[in-house]
Amino acid sequence: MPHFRLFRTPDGWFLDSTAGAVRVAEEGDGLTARDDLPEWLSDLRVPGSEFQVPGPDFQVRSPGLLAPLERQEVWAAGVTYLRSRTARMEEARVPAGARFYDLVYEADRPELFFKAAAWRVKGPGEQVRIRRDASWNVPEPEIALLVSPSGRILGYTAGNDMSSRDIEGENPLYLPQAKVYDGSCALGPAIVVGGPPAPSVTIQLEIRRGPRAEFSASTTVAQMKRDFGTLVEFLYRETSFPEGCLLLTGTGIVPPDSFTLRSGDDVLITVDGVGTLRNGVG
Ligand code: DO4
Ligand code: MG
Repeated sequence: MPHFRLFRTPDGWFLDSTAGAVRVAEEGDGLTARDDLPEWLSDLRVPGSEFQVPGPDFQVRSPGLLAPLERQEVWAAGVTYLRSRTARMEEARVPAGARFYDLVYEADRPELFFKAAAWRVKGPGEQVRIRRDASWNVPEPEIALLVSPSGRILGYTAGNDMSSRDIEGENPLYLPQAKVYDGSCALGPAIVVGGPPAPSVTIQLEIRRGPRAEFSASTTVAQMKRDFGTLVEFLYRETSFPEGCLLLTGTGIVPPDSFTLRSGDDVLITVDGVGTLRNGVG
């Protein structure tokens, strides 16, 4: 199946194709998590001639794009890349805390945690936030899978799992406070539909401070220790998702320990095929 990109706007969902962008659903259809994806792709309804064909700098010209989900929960996997395991062990304030990350990296069962209700997720161009009671904060650039109610991986987008390293480092039991707060999750700008990303897909992070790129790095899906199917299988074992879900799959990029995000920074996360998710830091 060829890859297409789905965008969500206040006017509904749009699909880009060689013929231009077409509207495929009104807001509220819950279309993005249906299981019969190939069927609705051939059932495009309202041609949207007023809508610009997306290009490489689409997010700059499209301030109206919304986060590409409606009512789905957002979950996250952790410590799926060696870089994340190392960073977590370094930030842990006590050796016993560090050991948890080493153990989960090697274990069969992955780390999975609830990240955000749909209404708390920021879209392209919106501000993400750092906690006011945290002193060491980073963005986590991740692939987010769109998973159907039956557990089928329908597509993927770019995600930001904003995290407070000092809070999590103090005690792993503080993970929900380090990860779940207002402005801690962003998704977009589009969902690439047609299955999971290939191992060669690149994830890039750039953090801009004024005119300067303060930090930049990239990784690929191939660097991930776990496979997407196993993450979904564990998540769906005993938990149902009537409208599907979004699953962040872990970060392979962590800035050096000396780095912390500041209010006013710009976070740019680029995933091959998806485009760039850009959010200022509030
Ligand atoms: O255990 C902490 C979570 C790590 C995480 O979010 C990641 O690896 O992306
Ligand atoms: Mg993460």
